[in-house]
Amino acid sequence: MTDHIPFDVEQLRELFPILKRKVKGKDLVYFDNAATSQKPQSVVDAISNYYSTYNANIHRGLHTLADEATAAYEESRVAVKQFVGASSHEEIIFTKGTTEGINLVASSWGRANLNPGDEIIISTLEHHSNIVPWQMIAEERGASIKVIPIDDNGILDMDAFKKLLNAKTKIVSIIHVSNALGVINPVEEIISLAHLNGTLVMLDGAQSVVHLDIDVQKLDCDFMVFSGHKIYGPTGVGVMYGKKALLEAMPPYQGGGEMIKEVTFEKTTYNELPFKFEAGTPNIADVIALKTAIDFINKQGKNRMREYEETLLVYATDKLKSIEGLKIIGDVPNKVSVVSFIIDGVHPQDLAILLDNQGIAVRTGHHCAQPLMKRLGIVGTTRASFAPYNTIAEIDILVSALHKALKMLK
Ligand code: 7TS
Repeated sequence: MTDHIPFDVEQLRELFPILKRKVKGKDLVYFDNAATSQKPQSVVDAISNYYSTYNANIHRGLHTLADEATAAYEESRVAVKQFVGASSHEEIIFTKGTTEGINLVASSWGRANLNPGDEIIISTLEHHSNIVPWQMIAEERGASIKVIPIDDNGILDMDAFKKLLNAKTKIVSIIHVSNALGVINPVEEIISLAHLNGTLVMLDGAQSVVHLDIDVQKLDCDFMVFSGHKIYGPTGVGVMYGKKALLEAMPPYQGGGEMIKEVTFEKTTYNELPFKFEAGTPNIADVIALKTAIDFINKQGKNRMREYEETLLVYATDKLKSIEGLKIIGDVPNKVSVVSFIIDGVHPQDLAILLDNQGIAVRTGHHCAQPLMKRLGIVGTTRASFAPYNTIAEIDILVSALHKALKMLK
Protein backbone atom coordinates (compact mmCIF):
# COMPACT_ATOMS: atom_id res chain seq x y z
CA MET A 1 0.00 0.00 0.00
CA THR A 2 2.42 2.62 1.27
CA ASP A 3 5.49 0.66 0.27
CA HIS A 4 6.02 2.45 -3.03
CA ILE A 5 6.09 5.94 -1.49
CA PRO A 6 9.70 7.11 -1.03
CA PHE A 7 10.70 7.39 2.61
CA ASP A 8 11.19 10.99 3.69
CA VAL A 9 12.78 11.08 7.13
CA GLU A 10 12.54 14.87 7.47
CA GLN A 11 8.80 14.70 6.85
CA LEU A 12 8.46 11.94 9.43
CA ARG A 13 10.47 13.89 12.00
CA GLU A 14 8.01 16.77 11.69
CA LEU A 15 5.36 14.51 13.25
CA PHE A 16 7.38 14.06 16.46
CA PRO A 17 7.49 17.31 18.44
CA ILE A 18 10.09 16.08 20.95
CA LEU A 19 12.73 15.75 18.24
CA LYS A 20 13.01 19.54 18.13
CA ARG A 21 14.24 19.84 21.69
CA LYS A 22 17.78 20.46 22.84
CA VAL A 23 19.65 18.48 25.46
CA LYS A 24 22.64 20.13 27.12
CA GLY A 25 22.50 22.80 24.43
CA LYS A 26 22.74 20.22 21.61
CA ASP A 27 20.12 18.82 19.25
CA LEU A 28 18.61 15.72 20.85
CA VAL A 29 19.82 12.48 19.30
CA TYR A 30 17.41 9.86 20.59
CA PHE A 31 18.83 6.37 20.27
CA ASP A 32 16.93 4.74 23.14
CA ASN A 33 13.96 3.57 21.10
CA ALA A 34 14.08 0.00 22.40
CA ALA A 35 13.38 1.38 25.89
CA THR A 36 10.52 3.51 24.64
CA SER A 37 9.77 5.12 21.31
CA GLN A 38 8.85 8.77 20.92
CA LYS A 39 5.24 9.68 20.20
CA PRO A 40 3.82 11.45 17.18
CA GLN A 41 1.72 14.56 17.86
CA SER A 42 -1.40 12.60 16.79
CA VAL A 43 -0.96 10.24 19.78
CA VAL A 44 -0.46 13.14 22.20
CA ASP A 45 -3.56 14.81 20.72
CA ALA A 46 -5.68 11.65 21.05
CA ILE A 47 -5.01 11.55 24.80
CA SER A 48 -5.71 15.22 25.25
CA ASN A 49 -8.81 15.07 23.05
CA TYR A 50 -10.30 12.26 25.14
CA TYR A 51 -9.84 14.18 28.38
CA SER A 52 -10.99 17.50 26.95
CA THR A 53 -14.02 16.33 25.01
CA TYR A 54 -15.46 12.93 25.98
CA ASN A 55 -13.91 11.76 29.25
CA ALA A 56 -16.28 9.21 30.83
CA ASN A 57 -16.13 5.74 32.26
CA ILE A 58 -16.80 2.96 29.78
CA HIS A 59 -19.18 0.01 29.39
CA ARG A 60 -21.48 1.23 32.12
CA GLY A 61 -22.99 4.66 31.49
CA LEU A 62 -26.17 5.34 29.61
CA HIS A 63 -25.11 8.75 28.44
CA THR A 64 -23.48 10.27 25.39
CA LEU A 65 -19.97 10.70 26.76
CA ALA A 66 -19.89 7.13 28.09
CA ASP A 67 -21.09 5.86 24.72
CA GLU A 68 -18.42 7.81 22.86
CA ALA A 69 -15.65 6.68 25.22
CA THR A 70 -16.82 3.05 25.05
CA ALA A 71 -16.96 3.15 21.27
CA ALA A 72 -13.44 4.59 21.01
CA TYR A 73 -12.08 2.07 23.51
CA GLU A 74 -13.61 -0.85 21.63
CA GLU A 75 -12.48 0.54 18.25
CA SER A 76 -8.96 0.35 19.61
CA ARG A 77 -9.45 -3.33 20.40
CA VAL A 78 -10.55 -3.95 16.81
CA ALA A 79 -7.52 -1.99 15.52
CA VAL A 80 -5.21 -4.17 17.64
CA LYS A 81 -6.96 -7.31 16.45
CA GLN A 82 -6.29 -6.32 12.83
CA PHE A 83 -2.76 -5.14 13.64
CA VAL A 84 -1.69 -8.56 14.96
CA GLY A 85 -4.00 -10.68 12.79
CA ALA A 86 -6.09 -12.17 15.60
CA SER A 87 -9.26 -13.98 14.61
CA SER A 88 -11.51 -12.20 17.11
CA HIS A 89 -11.55 -9.03 19.19
CA GLU A 90 -12.27 -11.29 22.18
CA GLU A 91 -8.68 -12.49 21.98
CA ILE A 92 -7.31 -9.01 22.66
CA ILE A 93 -6.92 -8.13 26.34
CA PHE A 94 -5.70 -4.68 27.33
CA THR A 95 -3.03 -4.66 30.02
CA LYS A 96 -0.59 -2.13 31.46
CA GLY A 97 2.16 -3.47 29.25
CA THR A 98 4.30 -6.48 28.41
CA THR A 99 5.17 -7.10 32.05
CA GLU A 100 1.56 -7.26 33.13
CA GLY A 101 0.69 -9.47 30.15
CA ILE A 102 3.33 -12.03 31.12
CA ASN A 103 2.23 -11.91 34.76
CA LEU A 104 -1.35 -12.44 33.63
CA VAL A 105 -0.51 -15.56 31.63
CA ALA A 106 1.92 -16.94 34.21
CA SER A 107 -0.49 -16.53 37.09
CA SER A 108 -3.85 -17.26 35.44
CA TRP A 109 -2.85 -19.96 32.97
CA GLY A 110 -0.01 -21.17 35.20
CA ARG A 111 -2.12 -21.58 38.32
CA ALA A 112 -4.71 -23.59 36.40
CA ASN A 113 -2.34 -25.71 34.33
CA LEU A 114 1.01 -26.20 36.02
CA ASN A 115 1.52 -29.14 38.35
CA PRO A 116 4.46 -30.44 40.35
CA GLY A 117 7.17 -31.74 38.03
CA ASP A 118 6.00 -29.70 35.02
CA GLU A 119 8.54 -27.69 33.05
CA ILE A 120 8.57 -24.21 31.56
CA ILE A 121 11.10 -23.32 28.88
CA ILE A 122 12.53 -19.83 28.51
CA SER A 123 15.84 -18.70 26.95
CA THR A 124 19.08 -17.09 28.04
CA LEU A 125 18.04 -13.95 26.13
CA GLU A 126 15.01 -13.12 28.28
CA HIS A 127 14.17 -9.77 29.79
CA HIS A 128 13.58 -10.07 33.54
CA SER A 129 9.85 -9.67 32.80
CA ASN A 130 9.85 -13.07 31.15
CA ILE A 131 11.88 -14.73 33.90
CA VAL A 132 10.56 -13.57 37.25
CA PRO A 133 6.81 -14.20 36.75
CA TRP A 134 7.64 -17.78 35.68
CA GLN A 135 9.91 -18.27 38.67
CA MET A 136 7.12 -17.08 40.94
CA ILE A 137 4.49 -19.41 39.52
CA ALA A 138 6.97 -22.31 39.21
CA GLU A 139 7.75 -22.01 42.90
CA GLU A 140 4.07 -21.89 43.79
CA ARG A 141 3.13 -24.87 41.63
CA GLY A 142 6.25 -27.02 42.10
CA ALA A 143 7.21 -26.68 38.44
CA SER A 144 10.71 -25.94 37.15
CA ILE A 145 12.30 -23.69 34.55
CA LYS A 146 14.61 -24.84 31.78
CA VAL A 147 16.71 -22.41 29.80
CA ILE A 148 17.67 -22.59 26.11
CA PRO A 149 21.37 -21.78 25.81
CA ILE A 150 22.85 -19.36 23.24
CA ASP A 151 26.16 -18.91 21.46
CA ASP A 152 28.41 -15.87 21.98
CA ASN A 153 26.42 -13.87 19.42
CA GLY A 154 23.08 -14.47 21.10
CA ILE A 155 21.90 -17.18 18.68
CA LEU A 156 19.70 -19.81 20.29
CA ASP A 157 20.98 -23.36 20.42
CA MET A 158 18.08 -25.08 18.68
CA ASP A 159 19.51 -28.56 19.19
CA ALA A 160 19.54 -27.92 22.90
CA PHE A 161 15.95 -26.65 22.65
CA LYS A 162 14.85 -29.87 20.95
CA LYS A 163 16.48 -31.86 23.74
CA LEU A 164 14.79 -29.77 26.43
CA LEU A 165 11.32 -30.44 25.03
CA ASN A 166 9.74 -33.44 26.68
CA ALA A 167 6.43 -34.74 28.02
CA LYS A 168 6.70 -32.48 31.08
CA THR A 169 7.14 -29.26 29.06
CA LYS A 170 3.89 -27.31 29.40
CA ILE A 171 4.84 -23.93 27.94
CA VAL A 172 7.66 -22.20 26.09
CA SER A 173 7.73 -18.48 26.85
CA ILE A 174 10.24 -16.76 24.64
CA ILE A 175 11.45 -13.34 23.64
CA HIS A 176 10.73 -12.78 19.93
CA VAL A 177 13.45 -10.16 19.46
CA SER A 178 16.18 -9.64 22.07
CA ASN A 179 15.94 -6.20 23.66
CA ALA A 180 19.60 -6.27 24.66
CA LEU A 181 21.07 -7.41 21.32
CA GLY A 182 18.38 -7.01 18.65
CA VAL A 183 18.68 -10.66 17.55
CA ILE A 184 15.50 -12.15 16.02
CA ASN A 185 14.65 -15.61 17.31
CA PRO A 186 13.41 -18.39 14.98
CA VAL A 187 9.97 -18.36 16.59
CA GLU A 188 8.21 -20.14 13.72
CA GLU A 189 10.44 -23.18 14.23
CA ILE A 190 10.12 -22.93 18.03
CA ILE A 191 6.34 -22.86 17.78
CA SER A 192 6.09 -25.79 15.41
CA LEU A 193 8.49 -27.93 17.47
CA ALA A 194 6.66 -27.04 20.69
CA HIS A 195 3.26 -27.81 19.20
CA LEU A 196 4.47 -31.19 17.93
CA ASN A 197 5.34 -31.83 21.56
CA GLY A 198 1.90 -30.67 22.77
CA THR A 199 3.45 -27.58 24.37
CA LEU A 200 2.04 -24.04 24.30
CA VAL A 201 4.11 -21.02 23.22
CA MET A 202 3.97 -17.46 24.46
CA LEU A 203 5.88 -14.77 22.58
CA ASP A 204 7.25 -11.72 24.33
CA GLY A 205 6.69 -9.33 21.45
CA ALA A 206 7.85 -6.19 23.27
CA GLN A 207 10.66 -5.63 20.75
CA SER A 208 9.27 -7.34 17.68
CA VAL A 209 5.86 -5.80 17.10
CA VAL A 210 7.23 -2.41 16.11
CA HIS A 211 9.65 -3.81 13.52
CA LEU A 212 8.28 -7.09 12.15
CA ASP A 213 5.04 -8.03 10.44
CA ILE A 214 3.05 -9.94 13.00
CA ASP A 215 0.26 -12.35 12.20
CA VAL A 216 -0.58 -14.38 15.29
CA GLN A 217 -2.69 -16.82 13.28
CA LYS A 218 0.09 -17.51 10.81
CA LEU A 219 2.64 -17.75 13.61
CA ASP A 220 0.17 -19.93 15.51
CA CYS A 221 1.52 -18.69 18.87
CA ASP A 222 -0.80 -19.35 21.78
CA PHE A 223 -0.16 -16.08 23.58
CA MET A 224 1.64 -12.91 22.60
CA VAL A 225 2.25 -9.80 24.68
CA PHE A 226 3.56 -6.33 23.91
CA SER A 227 3.63 -2.74 25.18
CA GLY A 228 2.03 0.33 23.61
CA HIS A 229 4.89 2.64 24.53
CA LYS A 230 7.39 0.83 22.31
CA ILE A 231 5.18 1.17 19.23
CA TYR A 232 4.77 4.99 19.27
CA GLY A 233 1.84 4.73 21.70
CA PRO A 234 1.46 5.83 25.31
CA THR A 235 2.90 4.26 28.43
CA GLY A 236 0.58 2.32 30.72
CA VAL A 237 -1.12 0.30 28.01
CA GLY A 238 -0.25 -3.04 26.49
CA VAL A 239 -1.81 -6.05 24.88
CA MET A 240 -2.12 -9.71 25.75
CA TYR A 241 -3.27 -11.81 22.80
CA GLY A 242 -4.42 -15.33 23.58
CA LYS A 243 -6.21 -18.00 21.58
CA LYS A 244 -9.88 -17.84 22.48
CA ALA A 245 -10.22 -21.44 23.68
CA LEU A 246 -7.29 -20.98 26.05
CA LEU A 247 -8.58 -17.67 27.40
CA GLU A 248 -12.02 -19.14 27.92
CA ALA A 249 -10.61 -21.94 30.02
CA MET A 250 -8.40 -19.64 32.12
CA PRO A 251 -9.54 -18.21 35.46
CA PRO A 252 -9.62 -14.41 35.86
CA TYR A 253 -6.36 -12.67 36.73
CA GLN A 254 -7.87 -10.04 39.03
CA GLY A 255 -11.30 -9.71 40.60
CA GLY A 256 -13.38 -6.55 40.69
CA GLY A 257 -15.76 -4.48 38.63
CA GLU A 258 -16.19 -5.03 34.87
CA MET A 259 -14.98 -8.64 34.94
CA ILE A 260 -18.17 -10.02 36.51
CA LYS A 261 -21.53 -11.13 35.23
CA GLU A 262 -23.27 -11.40 38.59
CA VAL A 263 -22.05 -11.02 42.14
CA THR A 264 -23.67 -12.34 45.30
CA PHE A 265 -21.93 -12.84 48.61
CA GLU A 266 -22.08 -16.56 47.99
CA LYS A 267 -20.82 -16.76 44.43
CA THR A 268 -19.71 -14.65 41.49
CA THR A 269 -20.04 -15.51 37.83
CA TYR A 270 -17.52 -14.03 35.47
CA ASN A 271 -18.01 -11.82 32.46
CA GLU A 272 -17.27 -13.10 28.98
CA LEU A 273 -14.13 -12.41 26.96
CA PRO A 274 -12.38 -10.06 26.79
CA PHE A 275 -13.86 -8.37 29.86
CA LYS A 276 -13.14 -11.32 32.14
CA PHE A 277 -9.50 -10.19 32.15
CA GLU A 278 -10.07 -6.44 32.44
CA ALA A 279 -11.07 -5.83 36.06
CA GLY A 280 -11.69 -2.25 37.14
CA THR A 281 -11.70 0.98 35.17
CA PRO A 282 -9.03 0.51 32.52
CA ASN A 283 -6.57 3.02 31.14
CA ILE A 284 -9.18 4.44 28.74
CA ALA A 285 -7.23 7.41 27.37
CA ASP A 286 -4.13 5.41 26.57
CA VAL A 287 -6.02 2.47 25.07
CA ILE A 288 -7.74 4.96 22.75
CA ALA A 289 -4.41 6.59 21.85
CA LEU A 290 -2.93 3.15 21.13
CA LYS A 291 -5.23 3.01 18.12
CA THR A 292 -3.81 6.33 16.97
CA ALA A 293 -0.31 4.84 17.22
CA ILE A 294 -1.41 1.83 15.16
CA ASP A 295 -2.98 4.17 12.59
CA PHE A 296 0.37 5.98 12.42
CA ILE A 297 2.24 2.71 11.79
CA ASN A 298 -0.27 1.57 9.17
CA LYS A 299 -0.10 4.90 7.39
CA GLN A 300 3.69 4.97 7.31
CA GLY A 301 3.96 1.27 6.43
CA LYS A 302 5.83 -1.06 8.76
CA ASN A 303 7.92 -2.56 5.96
CA ARG A 304 8.81 0.82 4.59
CA MET A 305 9.99 1.97 8.00
CA ARG A 306 11.87 -1.27 8.55
CA GLU A 307 13.70 -0.92 5.24
CA TYR A 308 14.88 2.51 6.27
CA GLU A 309 15.86 1.27 9.74
CA GLU A 310 17.92 -1.39 8.00
CA THR A 311 19.99 1.28 6.24
CA LEU A 312 20.60 2.94 9.61
CA LEU A 313 21.60 -0.42 11.11
CA VAL A 314 24.03 -1.28 8.32
CA TYR A 315 25.59 2.19 8.38
CA ALA A 316 25.90 2.27 12.18
CA THR A 317 27.32 -1.26 12.36
CA ASP A 318 29.96 -0.40 9.80
CA LYS A 319 30.96 2.93 11.40
CA LEU A 320 31.00 1.60 14.95
CA LYS A 321 33.13 -1.39 13.99
CA SER A 322 35.82 0.99 12.79
CA ILE A 323 36.29 2.29 16.34
CA GLU A 324 39.33 0.70 17.96
CA GLY A 325 38.50 -1.74 20.76
CA LEU A 326 34.76 -1.68 20.03
CA LYS A 327 32.95 -4.98 19.79
CA ILE A 328 29.35 -5.42 18.74
CA ILE A 329 27.51 -8.13 20.65
CA GLY A 330 24.93 -9.85 18.48
CA ASP A 331 26.51 -8.94 15.15
CA VAL A 332 24.31 -11.31 13.16
CA PRO A 333 22.39 -10.93 9.88
CA ASN A 334 18.95 -11.59 11.33
CA LYS A 335 18.36 -8.69 13.67
CA VAL A 336 16.43 -5.46 14.12
CA SER A 337 17.89 -1.95 14.30
CA VAL A 338 19.71 -2.30 17.61
CA VAL A 339 23.47 -2.04 18.04
CA SER A 340 24.77 -3.23 21.39
CA PHE A 341 28.48 -2.84 22.00
CA ILE A 342 31.32 -2.92 24.48
CA ILE A 343 34.62 -1.05 24.27
CA ASP A 344 37.83 -2.41 25.79
CA GLY A 345 38.62 -0.73 29.09
CA VAL A 346 35.53 1.49 29.12
CA HIS A 347 32.63 1.18 31.55
CA PRO A 348 29.31 1.65 29.72
CA GLN A 349 28.01 4.01 32.41
CA ASP A 350 30.94 6.45 32.02
CA LEU A 351 30.30 6.41 28.31
CA ALA A 352 26.59 7.14 28.71
CA ILE A 353 27.29 10.25 30.80
CA LEU A 354 29.73 11.62 28.23
CA LEU A 355 27.30 10.89 25.38
CA ASP A 356 24.46 12.58 27.27
CA ASN A 357 26.65 15.68 27.50
CA GLN A 358 26.57 15.66 23.69
CA GLY A 359 22.76 15.39 23.64
CA ILE A 360 22.81 11.68 22.77
CA ALA A 361 20.43 9.28 24.54
CA VAL A 362 21.58 5.67 24.58
CA ARG A 363 20.88 2.94 27.09
CA THR A 364 23.71 1.35 29.03
CA GLY A 365 23.83 -1.47 31.53
CA HIS A 366 22.33 -4.92 31.70
CA HIS A 367 19.07 -3.99 29.89
CA CYS A 368 17.05 -5.98 32.45
CA ALA A 369 18.75 -9.12 31.17
CA GLN A 370 21.24 -9.93 33.91
CA PRO A 371 21.42 -13.68 33.18
CA LEU A 372 22.26 -12.84 29.54
CA MET A 373 25.04 -10.47 30.59
CA LYS A 374 26.40 -13.13 32.94
CA ARG A 375 26.40 -15.68 30.10
CA LEU A 376 28.26 -13.22 27.87
CA GLY A 377 30.73 -12.49 30.67
CA ILE A 378 30.13 -8.73 30.64
CA VAL A 379 28.64 -6.20 33.07
CA GLY A 380 26.56 -4.58 30.40
CA THR A 381 26.63 -2.95 26.99
CA THR A 382 25.98 0.40 25.41
CA ARG A 383 22.90 0.08 23.24
CA ALA A 384 21.90 2.38 20.41
CA SER A 385 18.46 1.46 19.12
CA PHE A 386 17.10 3.17 16.04
CA ALA A 387 13.67 4.30 14.93
CA PRO A 388 12.60 5.53 11.49
CA TYR A 389 12.88 9.16 12.62
CA ASN A 390 16.63 8.75 13.21
CA THR A 391 19.10 9.81 10.57
CA ILE A 392 22.49 8.92 9.14
CA ALA A 393 23.70 12.35 10.31
CA GLU A 394 22.75 11.40 13.88
CA ILE A 395 24.81 8.22 13.61
CA ASP A 396 27.77 10.35 12.51
CA ILE A 397 27.20 12.51 15.61
CA LEU A 398 27.26 9.37 17.78
CA VAL A 399 30.45 8.11 16.18
CA SER A 400 32.28 11.39 16.61
CA ALA A 401 30.98 11.73 20.18
CA LEU A 402 32.31 8.24 20.88
CA HIS A 403 35.74 9.20 19.56
CA LYS A 404 35.69 12.28 21.78
CA ALA A 405 34.55 10.30 24.83
CA LEU A 406 37.17 7.63 24.29
CA LYS A 407 39.94 10.22 24.21
CA MET A 408 38.80 11.30 27.69
CA LEU A 409 38.25 7.81 29.12
CA LYS A 410 41.27 5.96 27.80
N1 7TS B 1 10.17 -7.76 27.35
C1 7TS B 1 11.06 -7.19 26.54
C2 7TS B 1 11.64 -7.98 25.42
C3 7TS B 1 11.38 -5.85 26.70
O1 7TS B 1 12.25 -5.28 25.87
C4 7TS B 1 10.80 -5.12 27.74
C5 7TS B 1 11.18 -3.70 28.02
C6 7TS B 1 9.85 -5.76 28.55
C7 7TS B 1 9.57 -7.09 28.33
C8 7TS B 1 9.08 -5.04 29.59
O2 7TS B 1 8.22 -4.14 28.99
P1 7TS B 1 7.32 -3.14 29.85
O3 7TS B 1 6.75 -2.21 28.85
O4 7TS B 1 6.32 -3.94 30.56
O5 7TS B 1 8.27 -2.47 30.79
N2 7TS B 1 12.50 -3.40 27.61
C9 7TS B 1 13.21 -2.30 27.95
C10 7TS B 1 14.48 -2.05 27.45
O6 7TS B 1 15.09 -2.78 26.67
N3 7TS B 1 14.95 -0.90 27.96
O7 7TS B 1 14.00 -0.39 28.75
C11 7TS B 1 12.91 -1.26 28.76
